[in-house]
Amino acid sequence: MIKMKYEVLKGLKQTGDCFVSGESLSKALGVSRTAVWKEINNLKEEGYKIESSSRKGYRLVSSPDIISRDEILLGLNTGVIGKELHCFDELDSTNTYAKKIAFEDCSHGAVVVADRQAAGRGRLGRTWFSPPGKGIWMSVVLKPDIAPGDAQFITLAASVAVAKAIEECCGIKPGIKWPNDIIIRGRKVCGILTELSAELERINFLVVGIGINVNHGLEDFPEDIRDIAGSIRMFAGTGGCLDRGDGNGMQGENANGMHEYCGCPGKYPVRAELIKSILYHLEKYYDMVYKYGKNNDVLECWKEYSVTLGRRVMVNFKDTRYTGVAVDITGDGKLIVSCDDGVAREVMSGEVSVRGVMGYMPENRG
Ligand code: BTX
Repeated sequence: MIKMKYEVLKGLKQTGDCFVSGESLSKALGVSRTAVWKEINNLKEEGYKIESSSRKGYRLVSSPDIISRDEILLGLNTGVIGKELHCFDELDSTNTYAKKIAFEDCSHGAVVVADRQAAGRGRLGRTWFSPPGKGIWMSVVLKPDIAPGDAQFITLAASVAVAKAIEECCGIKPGIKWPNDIIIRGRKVCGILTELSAELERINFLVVGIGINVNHGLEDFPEDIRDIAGSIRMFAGTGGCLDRGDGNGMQGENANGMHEYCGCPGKYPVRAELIKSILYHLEKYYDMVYKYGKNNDVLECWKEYSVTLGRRVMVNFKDTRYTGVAVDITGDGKLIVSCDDGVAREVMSGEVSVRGVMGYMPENRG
């Protein structure tokens, strides 16, 4: 039955803005027109706006912003990533679930998505705020045939994939703060948590966890992160007019869905579209690195989005702290910092705060 609904939705999406007749849907699917009509009603109940005309048939007017298998699989333009898809209303953590199915031998490219995480995880034991209906909380299981030391690069590739997808779907160019925070106008809209299971010489699997704030208004964030967190909704559709905003990226929408301040269309994508775009780009960059060895091309893309290179940074690693200028990134993704004491250091892990991007924020926030 679920499959039928998927097929009807597919038929509606394929005809785009045009009507598709109930008869042609019923013929193509080999079911009665009443069965088609029932599925149309089911879709309407899920929030799909569908225009019905006794003469012309059905036309999809708009899709709801729901995280569902149908929405993600329809139009997913990948070879492998996302073909095994696990979709939930709620999980503790998509990364935890992804690790569980990876241990049980899920396929390379399996994706886990949840509408809400009860215990979303950040790096180094931190938490990730993941309320329902607001964001993309998703993990991808990858099984490259590499040594653990080469795994860092996937995090860079994932951040470029997310940045590209946001740029394409939302018309706004985000920045990447080394190694993989996605920033828009100084606010963190996305964090990436990569975890791995490995033996000494080889990786069993990687789990790349991606958390993106999409629909939050500023008031939706808890107070302790309200000054650093941002969402796509706060910025998308502002196009080139960001600098003309009110200083904090909040632009109210008027009745026509236009930003009050600048008059730009206030459109932002439904989450499933953004998910599809991220998976498409993730597969592309993954292949560039692990199939074709084109790490440099990925690094060049990363540099295009970097808000770290050329800036003063503060690096905190365990008990050590130093400041300097981030001058470059190595071929395997380490940040090169020309420190104030005259020494150039390569940073592989630790916290890097960028002055002027999110201030020199305390370690747990930068
Ligand atoms: P991180 O350690 O860089 O960031 C965590 C810090 O960011 C928190 O300590 C808090 O200050 C702040 N923060 C918490 N929630 C948010 C939020 N929604 N937006 C902006 N800032 C926030 C980054 O860790 C990695 C996050 C990965 C999240 C994904 S979601 C899907 C997958 N499953 C899972 O459990 N984690 C990953």
